[in-house]
Amino acid sequence: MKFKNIEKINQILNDPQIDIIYILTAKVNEVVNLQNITIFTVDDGETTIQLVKYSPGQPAYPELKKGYSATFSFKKSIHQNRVQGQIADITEITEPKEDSNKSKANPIDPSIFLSNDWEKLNPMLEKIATKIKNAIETKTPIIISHHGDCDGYCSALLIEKPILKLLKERQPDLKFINNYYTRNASKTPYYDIGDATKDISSWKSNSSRTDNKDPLIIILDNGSTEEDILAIKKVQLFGAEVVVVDHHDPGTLDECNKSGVCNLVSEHANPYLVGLNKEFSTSMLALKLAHLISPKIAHDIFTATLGGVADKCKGDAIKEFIKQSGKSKDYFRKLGKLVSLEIFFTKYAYGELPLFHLLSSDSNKRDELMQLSQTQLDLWDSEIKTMLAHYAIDTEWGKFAITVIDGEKLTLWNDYFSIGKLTSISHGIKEDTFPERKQITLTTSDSMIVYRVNQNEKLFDGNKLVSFLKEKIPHARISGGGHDVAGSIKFVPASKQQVLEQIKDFISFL
Ligand SMILES: [Mn+2]
Repeated sequence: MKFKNIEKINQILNDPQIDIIYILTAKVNEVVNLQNITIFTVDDGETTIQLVKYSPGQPAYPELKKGYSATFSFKKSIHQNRVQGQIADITEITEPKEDSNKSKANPIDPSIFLSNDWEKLNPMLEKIATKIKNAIETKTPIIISHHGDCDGYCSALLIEKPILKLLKERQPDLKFINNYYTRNASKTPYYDIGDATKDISSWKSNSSRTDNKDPLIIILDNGSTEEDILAIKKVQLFGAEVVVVDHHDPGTLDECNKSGVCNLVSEHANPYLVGLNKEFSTSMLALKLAHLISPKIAHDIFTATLGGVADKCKGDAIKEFIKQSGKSKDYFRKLGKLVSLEIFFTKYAYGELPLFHLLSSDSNKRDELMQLSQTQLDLWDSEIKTMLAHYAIDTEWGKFAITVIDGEKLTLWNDYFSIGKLTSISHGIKEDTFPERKQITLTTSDSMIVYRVNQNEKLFDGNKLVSFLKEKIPHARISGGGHDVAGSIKFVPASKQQVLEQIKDFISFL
């Protein structure tokens, strides 16, 4: 009988030699004791193999446990068309070292991530990268839940690539990869209780079939505000661990610079936590995070830049991204609009989407796809402008020029041009035509008003308007807000007339 030392399991698989005893040092992923045999699933870092020991009535090598390493001597055999090993001996059993399960986040690529800002962001992202790598290592399923807008999709695609790559390495049985990775888009600009419910049901029904662990949920471009808390608590109640990467304002911070969400989830990366705000989109953070998860693959700076421009980032970082991406800011602006339209077309479709061709630099269809959509968008744009010129009502309240749009009568069924879109298009036209004017645009529907004010407006504050309305009309179920200069207010339809009158009063006295 000959002996052969090997380092990798793959060396056995295609080895034509027979009657050999292989000697392999590897980690034990799993131990299963059946009536007459013990099965060790061992792992060389790339592949796994089952090694079995005949041991009637009792477990073989009970001192060798999951997570331990050992040196195995075994003969190759075939069982149900799969290569396995018949154990001759096991020596050098070692306990897992402290933290040996934890993979460390990878070092940073110096070219684009070198600045003071990145230095502040890195520690948060490194912790999340480590969490993700540990999840892959320990076969913990990963669910990405991302905001369903341009930045959110860009972020998810950037993170998905290294996760799938590492998963495929660890989990060569590709048929089952969906047991370990899911991606869901969230329609609302926060992690909604409905998103949470959908996620819980999908992993619970999955784990009852597969015996999987409870998942790690990565919330991207959502997750950091008060509105997210209920949904996060719900998935945690059912066993999920949650990490958040977001760039929205997380609200008041405590004396340790922690937000409400920080104190709830395992890790929360957010520029606001380190004194930054408009400089970074989630997609830009995602590029760095993807690089930390796997520095070996080519990460798409194009995708990261697109999300940053779409979310109107300002500062040196986005300038550097645009420069390195090789396209202009205008190009990304135009593409961002087409991406919004494509997301509208995508609805609930999954799998290989035309949308992805718009988001990544290596698609050979992107330019043609852009042309197709641009033709459609240009036609609709001119229709909308003609419509607004005809139907929108201009007036004056106090110091402000006001445009009121009747959203109920000026939208089609299932229209891309929602009342929010109409508001921003109309407001943009007024700003371009009368740059000096103090302009407020209001689009009404039966139970909602969308508002938009000039970017640097100091007098008007949407959140104050909401408090004012709540006080004046307590029976109207007023809710809403958003940014100071853009947002929406909800109310019950019966109160619409009164709400409009109070808004007029509020603005007239500013
Ligand atoms: Mn965003």
